[in-house]
Amino acid sequence: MKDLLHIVSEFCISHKVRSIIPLGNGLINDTFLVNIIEPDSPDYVLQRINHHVFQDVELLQDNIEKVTHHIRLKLTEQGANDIDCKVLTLIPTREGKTYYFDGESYWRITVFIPRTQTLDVVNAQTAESAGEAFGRFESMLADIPYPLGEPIPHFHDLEFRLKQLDDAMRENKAGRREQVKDLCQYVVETGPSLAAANEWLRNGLLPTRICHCDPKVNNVLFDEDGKVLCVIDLDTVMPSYIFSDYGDFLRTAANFTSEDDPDETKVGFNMEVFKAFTKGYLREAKVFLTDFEISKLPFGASLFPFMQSVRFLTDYLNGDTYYKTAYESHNLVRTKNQLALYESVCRHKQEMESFIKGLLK
Ligand code: GN1
Ligand code: MG
Repeated sequence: MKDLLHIVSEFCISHKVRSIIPLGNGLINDTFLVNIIEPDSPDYVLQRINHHVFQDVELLQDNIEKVTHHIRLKLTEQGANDIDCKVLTLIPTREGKTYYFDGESYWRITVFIPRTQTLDVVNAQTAESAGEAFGRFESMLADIPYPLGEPIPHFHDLEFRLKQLDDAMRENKAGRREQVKDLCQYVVETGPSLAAANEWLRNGLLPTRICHCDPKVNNVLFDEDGKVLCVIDLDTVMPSYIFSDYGDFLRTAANFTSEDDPDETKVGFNMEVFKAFTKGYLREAKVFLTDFEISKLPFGASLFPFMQSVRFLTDYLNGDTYYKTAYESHNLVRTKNQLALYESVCRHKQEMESFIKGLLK
């Protein structure tokens, strides 16, 4: 606590700290609640940023600063109430930066938003709210006037991920290539049709958008009554294509089972979650999406399980160096699970397309 108190004292907080305790169960950053004695002061969230995953903290914090500033401006223009519950407030350091480097770790502080909850699974109602939250987030950022950087370069770039797979196959670091020969062949043959998205970006059919890029349901903040407030965890916010949030949310939330269930018969695309999420998402996002982007949303839903299978398979070939694994074939199990999901999504393409057309009528 003494060391953490010292960190807090580097930020512009004049109130007295009662306690600093761990908060939440994030896997990437370390998070603490800074409880303040004075009742008229908010509490704070202190985070140590994982600079092994996020190597350019300056760029990442600069992104978050621009994004939260722009959203605050939008909410103010709209005359929104409770703005401090709908966008994060960054506390500057005494030197006027939004992070503090103690010689070893990077730290940041935001205002704690009280009386809120996050969810780990969705039903139709919460999926619709989550759709609304991501749609509104992107919509508010559609006209952000400052350029943002990529905290993880090529994060959702399928051509790049296929290239990484190709390298992994050639290098065969873990000696597992022979075992997954057929899977690799399937992925390598299927990849180019999905890399169409890269082509659409290059030829201008797809605009670059500011996306959240880690659109898990537990990154949506709800109030105590279950009303959606905003999206949180802004570390991966970056320029990308529109499929990043739409497709990756459905990849995690609309699978009937978890991404590492070894029983592929349980894997499948949950159309109820798809419909609810899409309804909430388009309600907010249709004002800025182009007709082409909307027409390709079902494609986006198929792209993400496929891209994730490429990433898992690559890590399997490399000897499990990126994703945490609990057993030897964990990444292989995940690969097959995500390919099964990809195939299930593909089987629902027409149904998805007619649902979206119906929504827009
Ligand atoms: C990683 O660790 P987690 O769940 O936040 C990964 C995502 C993947 C996901 C697959 C920075 O996210 O892109 O979709 O695993 N995040 C990073 O489970 O690589
Ligand atoms: Mg989170």
